[in-house]
Amino acid sequence: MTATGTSRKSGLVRGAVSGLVAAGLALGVAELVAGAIGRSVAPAIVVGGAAIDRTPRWLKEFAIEQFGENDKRVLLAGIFVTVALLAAVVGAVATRFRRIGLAGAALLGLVAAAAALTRPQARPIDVVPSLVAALVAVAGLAFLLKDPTGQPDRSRRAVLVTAVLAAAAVASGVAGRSLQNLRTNVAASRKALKLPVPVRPAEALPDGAMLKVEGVSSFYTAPADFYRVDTALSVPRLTTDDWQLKIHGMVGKEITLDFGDLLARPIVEHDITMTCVSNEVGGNLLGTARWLGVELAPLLREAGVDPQSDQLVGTSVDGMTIGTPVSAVMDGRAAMLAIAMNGEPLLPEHGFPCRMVVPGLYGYVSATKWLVDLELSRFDAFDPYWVRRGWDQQAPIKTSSRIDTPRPLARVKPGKVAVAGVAWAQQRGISQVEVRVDGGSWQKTRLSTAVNDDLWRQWVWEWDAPSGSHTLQVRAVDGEGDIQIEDRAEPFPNGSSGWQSIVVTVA
Ligand SMILES: Nc1nc2c(c(=O)[nH]1)N[C@H]1C(S)=C(S)[C@@H](COP(=O)(O)O)O[C@H]1N2
Ligand SMILES: [Mo]
Repeated sequence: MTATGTSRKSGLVRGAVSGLVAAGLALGVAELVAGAIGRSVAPAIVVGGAAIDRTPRWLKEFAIEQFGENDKRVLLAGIFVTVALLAAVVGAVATRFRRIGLAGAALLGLVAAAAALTRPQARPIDVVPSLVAALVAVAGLAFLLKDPTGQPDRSRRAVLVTAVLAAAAVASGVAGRSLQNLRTNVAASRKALKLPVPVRPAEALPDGAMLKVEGVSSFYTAPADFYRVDTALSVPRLTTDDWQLKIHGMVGKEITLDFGDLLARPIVEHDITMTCVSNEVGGNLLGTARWLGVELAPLLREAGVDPQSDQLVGTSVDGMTIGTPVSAVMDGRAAMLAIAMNGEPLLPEHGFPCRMVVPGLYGYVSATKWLVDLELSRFDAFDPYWVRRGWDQQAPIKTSSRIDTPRPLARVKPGKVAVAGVAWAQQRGISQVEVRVDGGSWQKTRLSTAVNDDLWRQWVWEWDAPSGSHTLQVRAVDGEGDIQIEDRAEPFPNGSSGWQSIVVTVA
């Protein structure tokens, strides 16, 4: 290779490295600015949020299937890899075409600023971190590329400057994150929250409410194991001090509550199994908890609901909107503003400090996390987030059942095998669960003792398993005598249906 060839190549490498360092510094400083203004609007977060809202359904489903609860981490990693590639290209281009490269760096920051403005709860100030990032990226890149290479002492200095700026990038990013933690200390707020004693505690668990069968889902789902489904790329940070709930719209009088007002109201407790509409047949997007909170119906009665209002729209601090039938909230079921689950304040990812819970309805039409606003409206006047994306306006939970043990494709020994799982039909309750082997006759299973109709029930059937490959199938009957729907349906647009079927090998 000729001498010019080598130096051109090393110039491009230096340009790419400079682009990466300038981008890192820009993102780090942006974190710091986001922390200083106390808004969760760092460039990667707003770009990621905008991407989530525009992701087509097939891609969202693919991501959840492939990455499950890691889908957000994968998206963020993808954004950082993309930014890194773009930054390297921009830096390399800048070594040859200075102006075009610098314009490219500025453009990346402007795209993030535009994304910040499209976020649902955006304020004008939210563009500041991305604009600062654009400035830092341009200035950093220009600075790093200033000295021409060639002289050995200069190039040594260039390496040093690059290293210092790279370190500054990491330091500012870390400092920005700590500043955000310090400004809204959710952990401290959670720790300081003393849970009130309920005036109406949860129903006592009768004997036999939990079957002691190995491999069955535990009756209560530990908060840390509870499925998480939301569009929040970074968990919204809200303390009890910052929290406020406004009840307005089609009401006689508006009500605004702070957290103290909430705690001062009568507190109730109720065990509820919550379910996501995206749960596939046999899936695990559901969980059971003991919920503690404030009854919603008396609060709405105080506000005076206009009889013409049929939709209650909850809005979260990050702008999610969820619409619930007013009739469901007012019909006597345990619809509540929950503040605790299983005896602990809500975890930040499950909506701390306050979320809605309405038994019998899928989460996307009932369970607003980080709830800050309740508006009485009409179904024909407002479409919430998921409805705008084609999901049904109203979605009661379908009767369903799941085999927890044996696992699909498991190998088991011939002889006595406990086939067991859970079944749910919130609001209607479960009256029977049946199992069949290889399409034979349906066998009644033994059920755990019912606690309330909003909870799943565990079931078990003792199988005398003969050798060979066998298909096990399950179906439930709800409290009204209706058999679980046999026809297979995908979750979209109102929840999956169909009897789960698994194959096991007995050998
Ligand atoms: N703010 C907010 N609340 C939300 C959502 C969301 O994306 N943002 N997702 C809903 C959906 S689809 C479900 S199934 C439940 C899940 O609650 P969990 O994550 O605590 O299990 O929250 C609901 N509340
Ligand atoms: Mo959901």
